[in-house]
Amino acid sequence: MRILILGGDGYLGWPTALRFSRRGHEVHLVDNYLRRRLLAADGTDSLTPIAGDLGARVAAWEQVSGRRITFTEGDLLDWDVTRSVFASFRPDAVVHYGELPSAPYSMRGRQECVLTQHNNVVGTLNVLWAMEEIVPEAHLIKLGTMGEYGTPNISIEEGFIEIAHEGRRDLLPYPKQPGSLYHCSKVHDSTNIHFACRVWGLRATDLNQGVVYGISTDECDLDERLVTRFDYDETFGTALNRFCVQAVIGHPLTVYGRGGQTRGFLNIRDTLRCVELAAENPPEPGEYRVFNQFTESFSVVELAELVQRAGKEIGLEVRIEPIDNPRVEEEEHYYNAKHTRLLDLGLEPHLLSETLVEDMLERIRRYQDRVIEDAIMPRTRWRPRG
Ligand code: NAD
Ligand code: USQ
Repeated sequence: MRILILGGDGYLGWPTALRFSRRGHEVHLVDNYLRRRLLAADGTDSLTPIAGDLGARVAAWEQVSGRRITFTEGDLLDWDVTRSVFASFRPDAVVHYGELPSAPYSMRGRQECVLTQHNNVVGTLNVLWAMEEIVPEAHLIKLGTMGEYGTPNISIEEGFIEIAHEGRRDLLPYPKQPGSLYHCSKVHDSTNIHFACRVWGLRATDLNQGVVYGISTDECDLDERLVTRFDYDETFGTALNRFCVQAVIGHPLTVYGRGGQTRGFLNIRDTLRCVELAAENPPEPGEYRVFNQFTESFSVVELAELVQRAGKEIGLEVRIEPIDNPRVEEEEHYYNAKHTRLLDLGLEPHLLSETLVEDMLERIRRYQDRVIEDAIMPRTRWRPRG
């Protein structure tokens, strides 16, 4: 297959590219280094050292694997760039990771919020128009988020829910209550993608992904130069990745509020497999389908305690110190999200309990001298003047 990976320099995009390439697919990447630039502006950096720009990264991959990945350094918001990538590469599948993924960044202020929504919504619109014009048969695999649903007091279905109202029934998009203005951008994307499938006949899989953790993948582990980025700062680091870095350097684990916030989580290896399963099993033309992409649910306190126990196994004394929640979110709530569709396609999950020590804590220890401790404590509040 010809696979276009948008956001191919990112935490998930880079390992996805290597996996597809190793399996013999033709892979092209697009990235404008926005993530790198925003971290540099904050004075932080990935825990893992990145080998260089995309040119250096794909050169290292070619040396290690003998396989070639091509790339475009460009912005999806630039229509000429997006159009010409689609026209020259003519993908069979488009894996769209190329967005700003940070909830805290989107809540920092007006400018950051507008940048997030503009980048994500307009970038995805350009992708949809390019597909409509150039490759209407191609399959869009779009990374959405479990956070689109919020935390309703009923079970969360996979994208759609059957509703009975005044004696009539219909299968309708599941109600959305996103938890940040970033999560809102994903809801807007979902609406636009669903529309493009219904009206233009495009085909798409919206992967409503939970929080990803991990550094190791089969391909990234082949050579130090192939490692993916791994962030632990308050803005771009996610819960479990942050807790593991904190545990290794002896920083108390930053549980926000009462810590009963429950989310779906998955290992980075499973992200790659899910995307692959979606690509191997495309929907019909005109079909918009949604998979909830996570493997296990944990509350934040449960996560912290798991990290504490894993730390003990390797001699780390890990403290948990809840802090005032900078976010506005339910801290105790019902959470039962369905996630069977990827399992039905053959996903075999990696469980957190099996990967925490070796894949996470031991790996992080190798880079612990690079940690910028000042980047850890949260500063962004959901109510700026609250
Ligand atoms: P990331 O920031 O590491 O990767 C995104 C990449 O896209 C970055 O390299 C960035 O430079 C690039 N990009 C952003 N805007 C662009 C634009 N306009 N043009 C070209 N390139 C652009 O993030 P990630 O953690 O790899 O997440 C990838 C996707 O998965 C995102 O859409 C995110 O919302 C989604 N997601 C991530 C997680 C997670 O826990 N990491 C969970 C659920 C969903
Ligand atoms: N949390 C803590 N302590 C921390 C960091 C986070 O208690 O140090 C809590 C948060 O308050 C929240 C939960 O952990 O309740 C998850 O926070 P997170 O920062 O790990 O995840 P989130 O902001 O939701 O965003 C991340 C990714 C985003 C993706 C989303 C999937 O950055 O791209 O869309 O996970 S989901 O959460 O399912 O919506």
